[in-house]
Amino acid sequence: MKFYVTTPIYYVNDRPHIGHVYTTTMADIAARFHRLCGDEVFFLTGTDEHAAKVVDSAAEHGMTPQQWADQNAQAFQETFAKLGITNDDFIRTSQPRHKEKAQQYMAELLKTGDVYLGEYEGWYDAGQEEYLPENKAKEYEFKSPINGKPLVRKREKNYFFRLSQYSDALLKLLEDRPEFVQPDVRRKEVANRIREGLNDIPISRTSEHNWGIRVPGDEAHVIYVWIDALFNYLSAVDNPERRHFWPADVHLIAKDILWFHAVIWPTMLMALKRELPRQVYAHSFWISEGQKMSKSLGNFVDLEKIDRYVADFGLDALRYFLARHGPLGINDSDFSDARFNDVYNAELADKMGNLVNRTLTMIQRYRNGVVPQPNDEALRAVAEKMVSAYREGMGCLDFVGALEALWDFVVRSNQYVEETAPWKLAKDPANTRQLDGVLYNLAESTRLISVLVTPFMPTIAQQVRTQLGVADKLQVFTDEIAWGRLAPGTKVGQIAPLFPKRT
Ligand code: ME8
Repeated sequence: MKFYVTTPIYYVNDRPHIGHVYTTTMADIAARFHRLCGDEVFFLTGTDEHAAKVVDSAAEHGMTPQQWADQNAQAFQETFAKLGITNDDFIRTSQPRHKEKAQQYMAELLKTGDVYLGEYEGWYDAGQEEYLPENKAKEYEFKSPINGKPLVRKREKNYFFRLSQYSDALLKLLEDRPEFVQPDVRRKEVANRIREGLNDIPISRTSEHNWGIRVPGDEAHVIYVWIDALFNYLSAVDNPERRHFWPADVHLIAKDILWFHAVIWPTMLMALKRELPRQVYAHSFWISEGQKMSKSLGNFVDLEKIDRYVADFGLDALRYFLARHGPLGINDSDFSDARFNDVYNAELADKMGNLVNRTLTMIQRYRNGVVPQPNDEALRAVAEKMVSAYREGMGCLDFVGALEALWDFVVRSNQYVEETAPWKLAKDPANTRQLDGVLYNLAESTRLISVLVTPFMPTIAQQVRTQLGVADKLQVFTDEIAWGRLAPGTKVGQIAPLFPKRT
């Protein structure tokens, strides 16, 4: 099977922060999971460069928009590389390969009959490059719901897309294919807003500056940055080698840009007669130490802070924290020092680290470092139940659910150590077979956990496998998750703590 996952393409008016890192890391986890399952994966991220605010911030920094975009696009690329993100491509909307395709799609749109030249007046949110409908503008007291700055009354001559004609098609889409927009709550919000009525939308801007992709055949206009940006998902794979990846399996985004992805993008594709993506998944927001992150508060969890977490706790601990405690569902989530510390100590060091460490140490101590013969299958049923919950979660981007199931199993395995008390069994040779069985079960739990944490904590997973003596590359996922795969006689490697305690 093929699996095509995307992140938003990020604005290059500034450097990346935890929000960008989060969505990209979640997409990375999905990509790694599907690769593990043997799927042919295409994982795309990139940068959205033709925004007016890029022109403004470039000017503030005494650079051309292209220079400024180059510098920040590079910061995104370096950040993702440093964080071990396994994207297969990085698209920039200022690249010729994208521009050519965007112009081609625009030319196609102009021919559909769904586009006309008209005049538009409305409330414009400059930060978001977005017009708000009258009722929304009023509701937000004529201020941007995102950055609080006053909305601007603007009038423009533009090419318009007849979005108003697509209400029924969209409502039908959301009803026939509920998985198209997830989580459910978000789908319902989108459907309600569609029912309030759809206005035609501008898809071009008359350029005040030269920064943008020209509308083919009408040099006075550039393609509206949002339309230009949405095209990236298609332009990146619109070539003979990659065409089979379309439609995308999931566009992973946050709730701030759901409307563009759940309403505007599918109607563009309908007009272009292209297949629709399978799913748009909109997660919620990180806040920081209990407060919304904003420029004015200067409280972004920024690159410096991210680097510090990686240095202090390790990249995998950060990935775990993001996946397990992040805003994947419908609730915002708080990124705080105290919370991170607690999670590191309670979940990583005390639960997983402890299980792996005591298991290997006991095999070392009581069996000379050699995994003994199995005797009973005391943990098999729990393991199998956990694996199925894990797979269900991973299949629908419920990473929290998958990790919860996995960590319940870690806890259960630790309990099993207490219940069977190997240190007591070891005192009497009459218990040899029983002790063998207990140690085998624990070693097998450890192996299974190492397989299943791989998409989340690839380095830690490999460390566990090396310590257990099974460091070779993971094979077929469905075989790896079968209970009892660990060969008795496996020689345990050098043991070292996975998550050194932090105070
Ligand atoms: O909107 N918590 O780019 P952008 C979680 N270029 N995720 C967050 C976040 C937070 N506090 N803040 C940002 C754009 N994000 C457009 C997209 S797509 C065709 C064009 C993440 O740089 C989240 O994924 O403002 C959000 O949707 C995205 O960054 C917005 O990035």
